[in-house]
Amino acid sequence: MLNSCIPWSSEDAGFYRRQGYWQDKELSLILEKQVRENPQNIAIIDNGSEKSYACLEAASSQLAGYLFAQGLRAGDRAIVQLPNCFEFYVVFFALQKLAVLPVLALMNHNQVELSHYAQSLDPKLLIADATHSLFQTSEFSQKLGNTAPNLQHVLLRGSNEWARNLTEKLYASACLDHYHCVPFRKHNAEHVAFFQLSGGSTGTPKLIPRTHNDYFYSVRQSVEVCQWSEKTRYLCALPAAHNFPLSSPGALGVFYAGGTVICAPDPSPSSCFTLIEKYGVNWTSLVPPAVQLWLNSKEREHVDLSSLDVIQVGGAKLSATVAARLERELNVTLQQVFGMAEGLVNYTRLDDDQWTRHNTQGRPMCDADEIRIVDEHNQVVAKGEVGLLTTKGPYTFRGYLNDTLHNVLSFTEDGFYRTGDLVRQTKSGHLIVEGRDKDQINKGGEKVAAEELENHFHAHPLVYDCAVVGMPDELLGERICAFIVKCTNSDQSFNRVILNRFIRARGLADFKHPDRIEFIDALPKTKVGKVDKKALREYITNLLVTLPIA
Ligand code: OOB
Repeated sequence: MLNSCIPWSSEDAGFYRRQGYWQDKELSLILEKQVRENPQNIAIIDNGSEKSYACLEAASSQLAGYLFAQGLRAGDRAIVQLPNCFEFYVVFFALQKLAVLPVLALMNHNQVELSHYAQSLDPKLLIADATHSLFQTSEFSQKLGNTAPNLQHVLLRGSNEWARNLTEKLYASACLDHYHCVPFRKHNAEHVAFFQLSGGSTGTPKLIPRTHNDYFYSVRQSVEVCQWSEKTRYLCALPAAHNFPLSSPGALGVFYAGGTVICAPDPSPSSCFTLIEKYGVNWTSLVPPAVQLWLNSKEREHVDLSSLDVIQVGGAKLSATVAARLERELNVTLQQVFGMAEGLVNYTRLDDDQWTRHNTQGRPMCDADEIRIVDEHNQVVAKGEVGLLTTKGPYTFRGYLNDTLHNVLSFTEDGFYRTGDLVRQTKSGHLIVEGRDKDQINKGGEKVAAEELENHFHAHPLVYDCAVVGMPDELLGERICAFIVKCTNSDQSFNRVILNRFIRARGLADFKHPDRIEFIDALPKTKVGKVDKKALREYITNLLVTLPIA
């Protein structure tokens, strides 16, 4: 399992190494420099409590030692589901030290998602949060155990067991002035460090193996592009496990540069504004709907946000109008970030002109990122034309975990990853995202694979057919509309309420639930007999124009 990824070709790997992109360092060494040179600098502020680099290093070593004593070994897998907090990073580094491979689940993932990760990884360890609704009783953990027979350890942050075994280790003994990087066994940096989650466009979420070499490079280069330093005070308001606030440059970038991460529970103005004022936050990252909430918040009048220098926005397309408002009204520089958990990250540069900052989604961060914009026959389109973005590079993965069929479809014959995004490239090399050619709904940065939700509807005995599409939404960009064809043996009593209840009972993450259900006699088909989703999108868009959602 340690090497459970499709490797880069030896030719590419050799090139990335010779060019210095890959330095054969493990992710746990991100902390190394700070622990050596500035152990007392504050790495994390969480809930009013300040943790130094020495403290973070010691706590993660203590936890690694504890887990080792419990029998966890290199190559074992783990599911981690934690909120934005000090312990998230302690757990991350502890597992890196042991070479235990976690999948980092988001807090809004529910039974369906966690069960799927358990099935894919057969983890030995689950670390989650005692406050999460799934862990109020032991029922769900036991159920997971049936799916993953290897699951031997369930640690719930905030539980009595956690307090008994870990609180002392992680907090009290960890608050030292100095701490040396504890030498755990050296691991191969070409191996998988952890699994990221794909937004996906198919029935089940895909796991993305990220290696030490590729992820470390991505963090280092992001820090370089953003010019981060010890002075960086980064507010982590998006879910800590997501690729954007984790590595673009995110919290790992902060640790590499020696700055401070301030944890916010969520990106709402009420959670963030006081933290910005209190701790002099100068950078943060948001998704477009959060930007609108910030701009329209009345609370802005009562706080001083003047410490903010840069706000990064990504995950979904930001409108040029909102981009301009953001810079004008908050007196910050906007940095657009167009990235993906699979690898490639594009940034507008801090010194890009205003038009570029407001209208493009940035350019690749690395000179070795190969960008090919192609038509449906994989032929490169003319310069400046819209086409499908395909890419290859030192931190773009080469295949999903255990998914041969999907991997064939996701890559071109010469190894370029098909992102499913429709883009065009400006003369300066910046990309403008024009749309999408993947069956996915982007709900303000949260990705929903249409097929996954369709499969859940299909499980209902009275659903004959169904199609899920995105419908326009002013705040989120898109929301989810499900078109349902009822079976002939259903009657009037089979309605939206029943279907919504059914979907809820399946244990799917809330954000994947349909925002609207439309009953329809038959799904429109294209000439080749496929469901005509374009027609459905047009239908619902027109309906919304005449009849806006209540
Ligand atoms: C980020 O990662 P994912 O894996 O949740 O989603 C990737 C997809 C992209 O393929 C694209 O469809 C969309 O999200 N996307 C954007 C965008 N940034 C991401 N679409 C338009 N404009 C943007 N700025 O979302 C992600 C990962 C790392 C950094 C930033 C975002």
